[in-house]
Amino acid sequence: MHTTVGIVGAGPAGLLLARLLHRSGIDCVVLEQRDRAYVEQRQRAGILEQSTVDVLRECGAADRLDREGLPHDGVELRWDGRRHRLDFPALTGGRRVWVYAQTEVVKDLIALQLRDGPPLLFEAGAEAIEGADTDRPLIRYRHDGRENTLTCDYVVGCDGFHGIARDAVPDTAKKTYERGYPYSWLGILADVAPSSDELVYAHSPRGFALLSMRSPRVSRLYLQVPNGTDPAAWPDERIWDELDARFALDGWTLRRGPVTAKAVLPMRSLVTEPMRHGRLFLAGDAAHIVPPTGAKGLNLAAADVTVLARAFAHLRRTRSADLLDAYSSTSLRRVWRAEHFSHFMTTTLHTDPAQGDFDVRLQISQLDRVAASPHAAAELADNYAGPPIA
Ligand code: RFL
Ligand code: PHB
Repeated sequence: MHTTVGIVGAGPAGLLLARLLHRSGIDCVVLEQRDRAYVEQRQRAGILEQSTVDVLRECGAADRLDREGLPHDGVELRWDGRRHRLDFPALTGGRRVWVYAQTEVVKDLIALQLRDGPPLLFEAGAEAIEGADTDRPLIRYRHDGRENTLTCDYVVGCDGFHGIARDAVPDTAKKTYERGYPYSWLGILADVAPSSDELVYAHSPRGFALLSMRSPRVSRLYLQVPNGTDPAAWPDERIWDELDARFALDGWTLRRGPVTAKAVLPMRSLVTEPMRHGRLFLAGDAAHIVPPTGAKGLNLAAADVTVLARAFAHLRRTRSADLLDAYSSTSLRRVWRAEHFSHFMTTTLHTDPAQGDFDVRLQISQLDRVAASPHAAAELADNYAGPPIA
């Protein structure tokens, strides 16, 4: 089998890329190692930036998002017994975010892909990417118990943090920047109406907590926990008690309900440069990871593939590879901004077990600054709502 663009991975990056290429008349094949049900149910992100929504609309993938997604015009910060709301449209000149789960974005894109093409193969795990520095790169993959080969003009690794594409770039041709964090998130889904209309990011002496949601009837909540925490050590009552303590504010109550999912998520920051080696391109989590506090991972994945799809369309129209050649540097500018913001949100709101009182006072001073200064508030809102795609 041969295709113009071979795509490894059917997460948001791979699926959106396939949709955008299809709309530009460029043929591609998507290989996904998991089955459809697994991919559609993997619990992850919940916040879409304005520019992600714009691109989903542009490619005809936003019908349900426009019906069921919840536009949010702000978030609340809570610290030191106080609260402050950031008004995104007022601070950013009209930009906002949407609550619409990654699971739903993925379901919508899979449905379109299976209806309109191009081919999407589930349970087709890529085992090797070869010839990235030749004119005919290829993907070896296993499907239906057989070894297969997909030859391509280009390969795009959209196979996430644990995929094979990043490793297919020789060590001598890439540099990886990385840091870890001394805490994780315990995330739950609960069948209860969210206790706030907007997301609440809480700094507390007991650690960070986040209130988010999936719908008017389903809450999504996160607690900072030590690395290596076993979710079994956190029975539901203990989770609700701890959330109560971290969100505590006079006159505010946390609604409790049945917990339907529970998982511990480690966090890290990582960037691989460049995001290209010969005819192999990296996009989304395959190239970079952010801690989830800034809600950037899915949005970066969408921005990468938007830039890349435009570059392939430009190549097809003009025969010029200029935009493809610029892909890595164009994307890395946005990636590093998001890395900085995600690191800033994470370290401002979490309690590092090694930090002292001095560091806590710095965090509080920073949060006070956001509340007191329209400039500081605008800087945070601008990063959170995200820039237009370059
Ligand atoms: P994905 O979603 O990991 O998809 C990669 C796909 O590749 C497949 N794969 C392979 N397929 C074939 N052959 C192989 N050898 C393969 N190896 C892997 C995998 O099965 C999978 O289907 O990467 P992608 O598309 O780059 O998307 C990235 C996003 O999933 C990720 O950045 C976000 O979920 C991060 N994130 C958030 N991002 C946001 O923008 N807003 C948020 O609010 C937000 N919240 C979150 C998050 C991530 C979280 N976790 C679980 C780390 C909240 C959490 C808790
Ligand atoms: C989520 O709803 O899953 C979510 C929201 C905001 C974040 C991270 C995750 O910063």
